Amino acid sequence: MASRAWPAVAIVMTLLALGLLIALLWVSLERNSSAGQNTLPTCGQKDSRAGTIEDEEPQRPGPFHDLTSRELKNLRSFLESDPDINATKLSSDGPLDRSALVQSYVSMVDLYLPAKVDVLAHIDEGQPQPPRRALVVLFRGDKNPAVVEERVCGPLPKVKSCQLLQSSKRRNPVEFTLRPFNMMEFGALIEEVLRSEVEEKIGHILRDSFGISYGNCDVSPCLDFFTSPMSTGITGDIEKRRMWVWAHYPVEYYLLHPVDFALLVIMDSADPTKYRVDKVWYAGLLYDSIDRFVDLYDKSLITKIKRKMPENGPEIFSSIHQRGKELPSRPQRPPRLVEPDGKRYSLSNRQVKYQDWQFNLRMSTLTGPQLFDVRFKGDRIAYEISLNEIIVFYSAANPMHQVTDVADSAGYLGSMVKSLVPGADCPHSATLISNTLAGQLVKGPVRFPNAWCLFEHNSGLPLRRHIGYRLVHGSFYGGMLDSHLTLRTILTVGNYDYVIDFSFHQNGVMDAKVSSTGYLMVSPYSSDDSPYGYRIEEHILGNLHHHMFHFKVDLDVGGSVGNRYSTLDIVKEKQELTTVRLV
Ligand SMILES: *[C@@H]1O[C@H](CO)[C@@H](O)[C@H](O)[C@H]1NC(C)=O
Ligand SMILES: [Cu+2]
Repeated sequence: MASRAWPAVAIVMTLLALGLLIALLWVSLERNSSAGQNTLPTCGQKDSRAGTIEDEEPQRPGPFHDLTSRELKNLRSFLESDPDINATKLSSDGPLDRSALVQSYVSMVDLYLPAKVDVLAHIDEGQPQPPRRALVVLFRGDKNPAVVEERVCGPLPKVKSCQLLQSSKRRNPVEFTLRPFNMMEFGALIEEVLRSEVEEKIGHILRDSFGISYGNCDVSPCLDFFTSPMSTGITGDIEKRRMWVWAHYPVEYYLLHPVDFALLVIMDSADPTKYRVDKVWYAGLLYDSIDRFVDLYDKSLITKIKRKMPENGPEIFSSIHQRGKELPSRPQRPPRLVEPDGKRYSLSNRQVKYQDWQFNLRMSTLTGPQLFDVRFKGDRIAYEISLNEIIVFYSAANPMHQVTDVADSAGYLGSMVKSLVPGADCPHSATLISNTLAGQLVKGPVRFPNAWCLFEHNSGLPLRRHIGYRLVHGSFYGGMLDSHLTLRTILTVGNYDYVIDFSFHQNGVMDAKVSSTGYLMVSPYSSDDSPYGYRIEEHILGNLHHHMFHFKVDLDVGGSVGNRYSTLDIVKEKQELTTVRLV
């Protein structure tokens, strides 16, 4: 039986083997032919359009490009040689001295943007580029009366004239007392007030109370100070220029070390030899004059403060020197961003391209970071997105913080952006972008190589996802990690550091974000101040205050057809539920 069945089994087995061989050949041929039809790209290929990073200034800057070094130099020469302006000559030897206070001083230079319609005619319709011009703010200490002028200078790079800016919105020139404070005035304040009258009359009191004074700064540490300009809105007189000057210990994070001593200084005159002390604040009380205060103190008729200068070093409470247990307990490096296939964005002539996104960046000297002509898939969704102002309001019982209401653009926001550190302020992989500014005190232009950073990263969040798991529909998953490009700049305004991010996501969403860091501005602790803050250290009170960030957003979604808006009124509707009517 077994011997007769054997040939049949052999035939069946042979046929089966042949069949399998044919099937194998068929499958492998099929796979080869489909591979030949559509060649999938492999990862790691370079995109020839992305990855170009150019941070050099172009010979022919576009309408949104910041003033170039060449333009700034030409403008400066014009301002110094024009007889009507006669700007103080800047030297490369050293900073301007205070004689510039009574001369024609260039306080600020910025790009003066052409009208939007002219820019659009150029970029959309190929009309010639509107002439490039600069806005110049001049402190005319040389004029009688002294004034502040805003002038528009052009065309760049070969400036022919600087005309007073004509505006229906504000007067020009403006009263001299309304100009922002600058370093020369602070220098003059130290010489004319702190190191002379104050040191001579109050030096012994300061050393007695705080262990330090405003004298002998060359040989030993001397008191530092911070200023709170008093707005003319508060003094009620446009001719009055008043400033609170409060004493601080000269240590790191010095604003956390105020002492309970301050001076209200009259700085109405352009001539610093006329600066004088109006009022004195000491140990929670206000005195009408230096002499009255000295008299009462010396006769021991007032409560005296006794403090020692804090020791500057890693153990001081305000130091960010790491203390306590190290975490993790065994050193391990944190996660890092990698770009396995290189940069997927490009930068050239201050224009960024990233996937479907495209935008121009610039740094306004006055108002900080700005974006122009922001496009997604070729459509302009915004003509301009820009920071315009940062405001901080304080509340306090003490007279200094009562009037500390600051509009930070007075310090020229674009000049506070200079020093991003990769690996701390931005990921290691970030591209650093420069910013060029006109010099205020030294012969410019000044170029800061680390003013912005640009990097692609992901938030660890899916941009979208869904998983379907009912067998009738088939089970499926679709998801996508939110990789996006972020342009960042950080403004350091005194004690505060504001991180400003503009991010561009793959789904066409763009967002702007401000993150506040830096450190607190505080008051010397006093129980009178307790409704206005909290005691956060033995000698200091963290005042209640409010930061406000103002952005300008000129949306062009659906085309640039002038400004428009629509409102959506949502009203309450009374509707019986369908199921309730069923009987
Ligand atoms: C220009 O300013 C300088 C001071 O910077 C002054 O000495 C000179 O007289 C001024 N020239 C004119 C024409 O006003
Ligand atoms: Cu704050």
